[in-house]
Amino acid sequence: MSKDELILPKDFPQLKNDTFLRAARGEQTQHVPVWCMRQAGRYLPEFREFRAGKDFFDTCRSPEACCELTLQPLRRFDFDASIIFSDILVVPQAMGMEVQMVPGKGPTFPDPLKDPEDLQRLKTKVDVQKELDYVFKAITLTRHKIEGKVPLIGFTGAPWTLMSYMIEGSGSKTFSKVKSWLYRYPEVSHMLLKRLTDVIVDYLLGQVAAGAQALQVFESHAGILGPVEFKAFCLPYLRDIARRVKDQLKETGQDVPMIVFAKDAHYGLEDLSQSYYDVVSLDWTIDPRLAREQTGGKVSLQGNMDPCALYAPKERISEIVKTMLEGFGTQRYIANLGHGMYPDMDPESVAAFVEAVHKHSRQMNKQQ
Ligand code: 1CP
Repeated sequence: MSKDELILPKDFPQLKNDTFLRAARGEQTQHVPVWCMRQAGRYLPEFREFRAGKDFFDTCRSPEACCELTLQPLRRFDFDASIIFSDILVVPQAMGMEVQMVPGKGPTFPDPLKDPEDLQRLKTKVDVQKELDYVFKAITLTRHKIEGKVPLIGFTGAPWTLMSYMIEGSGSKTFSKVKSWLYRYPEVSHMLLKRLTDVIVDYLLGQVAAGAQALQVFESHAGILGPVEFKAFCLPYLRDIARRVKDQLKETGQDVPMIVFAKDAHYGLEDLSQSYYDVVSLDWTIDPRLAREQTGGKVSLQGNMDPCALYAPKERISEIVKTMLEGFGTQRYIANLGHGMYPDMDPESVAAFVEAVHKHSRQMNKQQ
């Protein structure tokens, strides 16, 4: 990407609430900022109504639809950040693979990678600007329509997680197909991970150029690996992505906070806190104090309420949030769930979660 392409469009509305960005950068905040993974989703009746009868990836390819779905949760809840509506699987599509969203089954690749030779089916050179232009347009449009209310987060799937979908063809219980590649074809696996990394770097830079104000990298399938494989097949690529994106942005005087979410990779926390990311996002199975210890104050933390706690009565949600805030502390912290929300969750519970984060963190900050 050329230097000119990396310069931000200048005419976006001014940001009114920078609490999320401040917390990501480790600056003081008056309250703990909060957003939810999958805050745009089927738990919202207006989302179901808007998406009804439309193909999922057709929706992803419409900037106007992505903008509308991104804004929907902001009309209801006092979130401190928004995340562009899209999906991680647009990257394998850009590399030449077919992906369908099968209702009731989730993302499905009709023709997944089966053997090392199948890498030849992938495009050798991916023109990210062209192939993922629709995402960039969605980001730019949303940055305007959001009117500076809160920052807009761009995102990508991480190489290992994308590789696992490309080989498994869908979600999986054992992930034995993709894991067999790591043990049988380690060099080819590294080749594929490297090719994904190159596309992802351009994709993230393109998102910033389009107007993304922070970036989250989803390594949702990290936990399938043990510590040795994590260090070999996840960590180097996660690091490379953050280092290359940060270096290129620095050349144009930009600094965009980057978040890494490596689900269930407890053994990786210390390494992740020294991997050029500003924020490490946590799933709900890790104790906040332990996470602080392992990351040693080097990064901000994000997470990690069990999404299922949203099934609790409102007063209980408030107590759970208070305990979580006491564990993390109120600074260098972004409240979120430990993973995405489920379609049968009650929007009222999300409102209770957001309210509790704001209320308790303000009170705790006053007492300090
Ligand atoms: O029809 C629908 O609405 C389907 C549900 C849905 C939604 C709302 C899917 C299918 N993707 C999305 C949007 C989405 N996906 C966002 C939008 C922004 C927001 O959070 O509000 C984001 C960030 C994602 C990222 C994503 N997609 C991840 C990483 C986060 C995670 O959940 O771990 C993953 C793994 C996917 C793949 C995917 N897309 C959809 C589903 C059901 C899945 C998971 C399938 C599986 O279990 O393997």
